[in-house]
Amino acid sequence: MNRYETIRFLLHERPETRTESAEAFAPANIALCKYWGKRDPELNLPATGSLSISLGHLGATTRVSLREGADEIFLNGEPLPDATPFHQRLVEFLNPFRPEADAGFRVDTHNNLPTAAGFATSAAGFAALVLALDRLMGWGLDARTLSILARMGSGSACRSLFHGFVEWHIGKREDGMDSYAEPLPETWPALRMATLTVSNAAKPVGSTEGMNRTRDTSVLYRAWPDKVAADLQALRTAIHTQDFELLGRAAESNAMSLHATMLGAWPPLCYWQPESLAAMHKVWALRAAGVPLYFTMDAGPNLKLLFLQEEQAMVCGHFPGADVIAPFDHA
Ligand code: 2P0
Repeated sequence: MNRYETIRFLLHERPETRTESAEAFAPANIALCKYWGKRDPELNLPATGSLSISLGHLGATTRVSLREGADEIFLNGEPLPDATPFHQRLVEFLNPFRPEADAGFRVDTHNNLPTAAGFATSAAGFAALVLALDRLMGWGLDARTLSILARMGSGSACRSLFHGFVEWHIGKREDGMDSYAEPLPETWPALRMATLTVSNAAKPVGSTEGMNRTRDTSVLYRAWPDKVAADLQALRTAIHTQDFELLGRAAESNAMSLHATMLGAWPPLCYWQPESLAAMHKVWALRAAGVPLYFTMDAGPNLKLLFLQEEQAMVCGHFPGADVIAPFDHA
């Protein structure tokens, strides 16, 4: 089954109680153990599992309604031009959700993320869109089905359906029905993340292309699945026992290994800027001086610092530009 058929299958014979319009929120998420590489690009099935933390009240709010004619898509109040690749990607994603083949959607998405910090907004956006579509059509889909649907919009979106710590299961099935995300039961209210913005320029190579290139050309990628398995286990233990040093070490080591696989790709992928490396050395120097401070990085030049609430004043003193996030502050 292709993506269209898989989504139609999941929505098949769902009773509908349609409303005029519906709105939903989904948080952004940052992976502590990264998703990098697909075993099936059509269904966004990952080559490994991954584990993230959602960013509380930071994310996307999406309102959807049905309309006659073509889709209308707004991002932060601005119409998204039809010709953009992202518009085409959204229209294609929406196709299997249409109650009639010629029905259009109006989609209005706002996000409250510090966009300059280079957050992946697509994860929160696709998760909020799927939730809003479910409310619009009154399908009453369960969390697992919603996560599978969001995954087909953007892989990491399957983790944005939930708050707190979230694990995306790799799954084995060809149809992807066992590749979905689930929240872990533990909370950790004292955990903090801070974004350190080095550059807000658009990244030269997007994540989808970057992960395909790494998988196809980097010999270092062969070691990645074993690294992920070890880091996932360490993170589960760290979260369960609230062992911050173990969590920080596993997350930072996972991010460094991710970037090592990228550096080994051809053409090489280096998302770091000189300022990224300077910030890493500053973290390492502080840690050598006894400060429990770690970082993670995604496919971009910015760092996300990891620390506990009691270190917040100290971290902000050393990194005055840091934007602090309390991931469990979403009540
Ligand atoms: C992650 N990233 O786990 C990793 C770390 C980027 C680096 O998930 O192709 O935008 O839509 O499935 O979800 C970015 O990948 O890619 C991502 P697609 P997606 O957060």
